[in-house]
Amino acid sequence: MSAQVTILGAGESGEGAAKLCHSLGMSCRVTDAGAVDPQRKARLAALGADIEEGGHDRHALTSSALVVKSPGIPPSAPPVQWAREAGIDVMGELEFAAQHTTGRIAAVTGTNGKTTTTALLHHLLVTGGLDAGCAGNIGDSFAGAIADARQRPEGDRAIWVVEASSFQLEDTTDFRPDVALLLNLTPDHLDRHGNVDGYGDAKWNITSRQTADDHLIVNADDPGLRNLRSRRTTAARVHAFTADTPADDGMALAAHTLEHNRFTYTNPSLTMSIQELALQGKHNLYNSMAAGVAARLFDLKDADLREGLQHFRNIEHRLERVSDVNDIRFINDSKATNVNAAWYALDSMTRPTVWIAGGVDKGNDYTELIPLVGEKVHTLICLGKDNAKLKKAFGTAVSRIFEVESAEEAAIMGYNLARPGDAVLLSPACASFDLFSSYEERGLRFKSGVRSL
Ligand code: UMA
Repeated sequence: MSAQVTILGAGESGEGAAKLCHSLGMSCRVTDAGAVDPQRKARLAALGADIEEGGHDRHALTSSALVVKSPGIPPSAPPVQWAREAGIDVMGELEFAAQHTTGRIAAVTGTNGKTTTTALLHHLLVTGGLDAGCAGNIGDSFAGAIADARQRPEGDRAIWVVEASSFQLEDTTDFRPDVALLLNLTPDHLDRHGNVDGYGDAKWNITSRQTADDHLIVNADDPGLRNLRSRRTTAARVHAFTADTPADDGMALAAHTLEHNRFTYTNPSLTMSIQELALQGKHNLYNSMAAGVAARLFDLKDADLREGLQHFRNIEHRLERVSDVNDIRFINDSKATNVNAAWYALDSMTRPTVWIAGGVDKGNDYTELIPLVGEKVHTLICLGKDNAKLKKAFGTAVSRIFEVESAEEAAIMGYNLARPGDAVLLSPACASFDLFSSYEERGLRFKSGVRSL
């Protein structure tokens, strides 16, 4: 008998979808173009899922009622086309998950800061005693997290804070979060979305089906978002935040008054000093504003909001200070998989810098980094299989360029090339998949290199 649901991809997302099928009493078949990790295979088998590896069987796929796809598989992939040609519903795992939760959803997207903002908003809601879960692109699949929550005596979560990538949003047709957070937009994933407009359109799906009962929180200062908003509309109630101009026009629900180093949430008013925030730096001010506006929409009390913003501990691999060795500071920003994220990291450097960059280039344009690199970086260590583009882009901005193929080696080389008072920054501007299984593995290996010094 054919399975009700075919799940395309046996990674984190596919396993989560299988868990949710199991929890809902639906039979499923998980199919992967490559080999399936043995431990994952055992877990899938325990759920009663059929498993296919090393390719996708068209007949089996088109015999199911629904195809749930993993975000890394592009819509142009043959199995997705087969399903569409056969008239079978194809939905992304995020959409599938959202259809099976009773919780309210706060979804966070943007090019940068979405993982930090997701984790921060979750932290704020939990600080306020709310029953909030956290899932999506941040790590645990949304479907898997819902399946786990359904096993609790109290059942599903009251609120889900979901990090949504452009890949996940591209796959949605009905996804409609109660609160959407759109942080910023700079070019990324152009190899998948074709151009910035395609990428922006995918992101806009976070709000495109929202109604007047829903909320869109948006950065009013971001040029990419201003452009996107000028060509797309939303029915949601829009809450803008700004760090450039005070909220005199009554539009912004959070604003930063630069002269006083304070920022204010409006309606009702709550003012905080920037020094109070656990997350420092301008981009983090935006993240704190956005998360705070969202938390207030979930009726978080001001005292809890203040407490939560003061005591949040940022996530691993995002401008993470590893340690100082002989006054050389090591910073792990492995999560910076695009140019804009690396720009923020370089911009925040206050010491002469040895910069470790490289990996899988996603159609990057390094031009905007060149002045910053010229100003801050004295040595570039390329950590990738093919570094030709990186070497060409920064050949004149940096006096010394080296190449390595291991993150441990990059840390040790960084130490040898740095002087006391310098920083060694891993902020790759590229994806990790040429040499590592994930950005987490890249960051962990870098940290293990630092610890060996
Ligand atoms: N595969 C096929 N057929 C194909 C192509 C791929 O079967 O034609 C298989 C691969 O062999 C592999 C599986 O699909 O086994 C991988 O699926 P996936 O790439 O969607 O990865 P998952 O492990 O399911 O993880 C995904 C997200 N990955 C991507 O979007 C690439 C994770 O985001 C996310 O944390 C996870 O779901 C849970 O929601 C990672 C990511 O890199 C962190 N995201 C990008 C980013 O942040 O820039 C978007």
